[in-house]
Amino acid sequence: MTKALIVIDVQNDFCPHGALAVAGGDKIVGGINALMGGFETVVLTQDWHPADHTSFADNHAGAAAFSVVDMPYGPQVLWPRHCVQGSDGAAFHPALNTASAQMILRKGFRPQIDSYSAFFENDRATPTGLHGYLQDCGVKDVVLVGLALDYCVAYSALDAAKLGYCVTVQSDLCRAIDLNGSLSDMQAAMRAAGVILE
Ligand code: VGL
Ligand code: ZN
Repeated sequence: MTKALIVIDVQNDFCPHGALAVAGGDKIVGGINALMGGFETVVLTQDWHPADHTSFADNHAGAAAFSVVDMPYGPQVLWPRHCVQGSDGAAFHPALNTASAQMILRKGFRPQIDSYSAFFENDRATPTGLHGYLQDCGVKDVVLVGLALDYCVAYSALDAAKLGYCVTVQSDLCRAIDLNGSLSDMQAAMRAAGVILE
């Protein structure tokens, strides 16, 4: 049985001093590196937005960061500009072991749609290709770690469960944004979907 470790968005902009800093985001890097050796397949994801991305508050005149707008695909939080393609903020945390990864998946690169999940964009329908890759590798079990627990990790875990994987989220190697109760909401949603929260 092949297990994959999926490391979500351990990038400078989600770490202290970054544009969308998650408290303690840098504290999980050593533990994630230590975990990698136990997996046949290691996938890293990278939030990777063009400068004109519609999830950036400053691309909407007068809109405040962390407000919510209606997009054709549903409600969308407007974030501070972050993880712009090729920027230092979009780079992996310098201490993350990227050499052991077989696959680096970039997401959120289409200007008109965000992608929290590593499997589907925020319309919950456009695939990223990760499911095909994992199927080709014979992966049945996935362990998720990274940033942020209540957004990209949670959406990835929910999609993985829906796709039929056995899903574990290792919470001590995640950190959350916790916007308006998002952490407890997403923990409940993950549990209801059969995700193992460790
Ligand atoms: C994320 C908000 C916006 C994440 C990415 O990685 O959780 N959150 N873009
Ligand atoms: Zn983003």
